[in-house]
Amino acid sequence: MGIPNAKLTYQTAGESHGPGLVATILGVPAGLTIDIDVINRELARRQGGYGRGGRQKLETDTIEIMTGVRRGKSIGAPITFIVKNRDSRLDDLERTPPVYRPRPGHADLSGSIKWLTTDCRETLERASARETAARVAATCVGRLILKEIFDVEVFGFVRSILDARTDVDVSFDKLDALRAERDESDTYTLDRETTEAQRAIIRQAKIDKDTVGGDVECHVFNCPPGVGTSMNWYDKLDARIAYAVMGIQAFKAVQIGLGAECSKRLGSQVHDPIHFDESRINEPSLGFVRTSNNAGGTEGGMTNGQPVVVTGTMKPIATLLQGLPSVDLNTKQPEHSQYERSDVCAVSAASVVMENVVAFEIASAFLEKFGGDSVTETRGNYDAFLDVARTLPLDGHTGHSPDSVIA
Ligand code: EPS
Repeated sequence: MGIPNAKLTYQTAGESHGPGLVATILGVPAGLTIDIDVINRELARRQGGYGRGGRQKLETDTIEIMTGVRRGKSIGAPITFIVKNRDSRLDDLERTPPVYRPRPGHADLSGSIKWLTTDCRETLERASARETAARVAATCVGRLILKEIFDVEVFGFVRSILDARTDVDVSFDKLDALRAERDESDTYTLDRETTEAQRAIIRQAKIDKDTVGGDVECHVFNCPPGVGTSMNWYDKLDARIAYAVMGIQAFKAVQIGLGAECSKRLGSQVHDPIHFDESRINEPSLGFVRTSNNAGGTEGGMTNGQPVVVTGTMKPIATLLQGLPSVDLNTKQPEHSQYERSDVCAVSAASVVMENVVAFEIASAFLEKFGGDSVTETRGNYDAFLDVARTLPLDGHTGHSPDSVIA
């Protein structure tokens, strides 16, 4: 059930062509508004985007709330959603036949060997990106926690598809305009010209019976310093975010802030200088401001008061209409990979999945530091912490030991 010691966790269950998908979320404080419209909007966004496959025309993903919610609010009990599959045919051998020719890039070959079968369907049904419908439903609760209790905003979008990349800068003061621009784009990017370039790339890939991937980005605004920890490797916030993002189907890399670019610069060109601005002490940064954010909002496994910035790299969809060299697992003879209905590009969907997955991990870290049994108690803990943190150094003490008093 998620990362060790995590206070807020979730589990999904369900196969691509089974009756439906299930998401169970544990650790949600009582009194949280479970806004079904917000969750269903994220599910609809996940289904959208230019280049998505035929399945999205069959489904209209919405949640049914089964447990843990009374009159629109959490009660502190496990919350369970279901997302029904209209295209449900798992037991119909004719409509859902065995797959003996694994697709390079998918879980097909590795899973068949692992579970000692030559029918890749035993693997692909669960490995399918269909599962991300439940993943978004579950992790969107993390987004609701961040917004309602901590006033933290999350914004995800497509940074690039193949080599078509938007250079639009993202900042909190432009958030409403950026969201509007993204929601105008059917590739979920931030400017019209890049949208057109990305559409052309996707269109050409479809003509060539190929697929494309890309980079998706997520910014999380208004986190104070100190959420997460440097004390245990497995509790470090950046490590948990990386773990969660790499757990999304088809992701092959994740970066925080400058990421891999860090290795190409000197320390003086990477690390973000610290300034203190008394006039901003009531902001989440507590007045500790930076002139850059190469760290991407985390230092030492903790938030540092800057926006958390995550980039995830999605590989091209592994199912190509042209197929790829493969083998028949029964004969071990060369065969082209078997085609399964699929997308040409699902980077738009990936941006929605990552945005919510990142929100969930950060919400989990917030609750580990401030979590109470209810929204009210949790908010009170948070406000009390901020009030004290703003008065540092405490009563002339510089540390914890009694003799560490300012001279
Ligand atoms: C997807 C559902 C799947 C695929 C696709 C995305 O549905 P079906 O297999 O019935 O077409 O269309 O999954 C993949 C591309 C993949 O490789 O798993 C979805 O709902 O996102």
